[in-house]
Amino acid sequence: MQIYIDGQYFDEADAKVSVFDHGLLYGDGVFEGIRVYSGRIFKLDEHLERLYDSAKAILLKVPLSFDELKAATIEACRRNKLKDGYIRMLVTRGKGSLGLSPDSCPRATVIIIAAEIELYPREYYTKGLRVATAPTRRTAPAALSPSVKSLNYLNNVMGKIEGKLCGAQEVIMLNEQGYVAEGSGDNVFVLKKGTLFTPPIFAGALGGITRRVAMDLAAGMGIPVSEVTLMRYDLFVADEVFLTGTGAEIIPAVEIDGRPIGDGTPGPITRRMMEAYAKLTRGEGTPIF
Ligand code: PXG
Repeated sequence: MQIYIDGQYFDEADAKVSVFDHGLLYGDGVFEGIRVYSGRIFKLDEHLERLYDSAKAILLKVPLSFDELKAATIEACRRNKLKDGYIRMLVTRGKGSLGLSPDSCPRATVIIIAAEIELYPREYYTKGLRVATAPTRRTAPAALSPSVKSLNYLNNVMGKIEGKLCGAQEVIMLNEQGYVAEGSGDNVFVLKKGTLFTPPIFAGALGGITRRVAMDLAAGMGIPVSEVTLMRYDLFVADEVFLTGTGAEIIPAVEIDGRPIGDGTPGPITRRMMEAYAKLTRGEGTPIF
């Protein structure tokens, strides 16, 4: 595997950053996770736009123009002959001194890893996930906006660990008010009486690209979608629940905090959405070759 760091390519064993990089010292930086399907990069522009927005929000200057970063991303995939895989792109604050001020970091570090993807087990999709709500609340938007896809994922990691401690395969995190925010690395949708509901971004969710795609697919199927604040109760009494994310794609949840969702199996709308998403990912994207 050839990994891009600041304009150069390195073998995996030589792809290293400084221990003085503020991405490591403080989680100071931003990232994106992007999928490659059949030699095409899915929603590349959308991911790059979100990366630049995340960087702007934390006053981090990406040392490449949009077009330069886009070209570098495509080249990283080409060099690795990536047909189906996963791109992890990071922009860290760069190397500085031990103090937390970014003033000591003259230049951001850009890393592009274009790798094979470890998919979730097939049965997660056919049988659905057991999900638990996490005791740890999602980071408050007033503390650090969940719209910023930052390198500081400790809050999400805590959620993930707590879900596992409950015997669940994924976790749903609530915000400080107790309303549903999102999964540890995915957005949440609830189907009730034929309408899809998903929490608004201000409830503490990332503006997921898969979330947007799911909303558009639903609209195309004539399924109404509404952004409303949701409570745990809404998950308990839902007809169907699914999660959306670049890694997970669209994945059914069939149990929440010990209660079966609907009849405890992936529902028909969720399955239709999964099929439509699979069709879309294989039919569009920025060509690598
Ligand atoms: N919420 C959070 C906190 C995320 O990190 C999503 C929602 C879904 O967003 P997208 O744009 O992907 O639909 C994410 C995305 C990983 C990984 O390696 C995590 C994400 C994406 C890709 C890989 O765990 N999170």
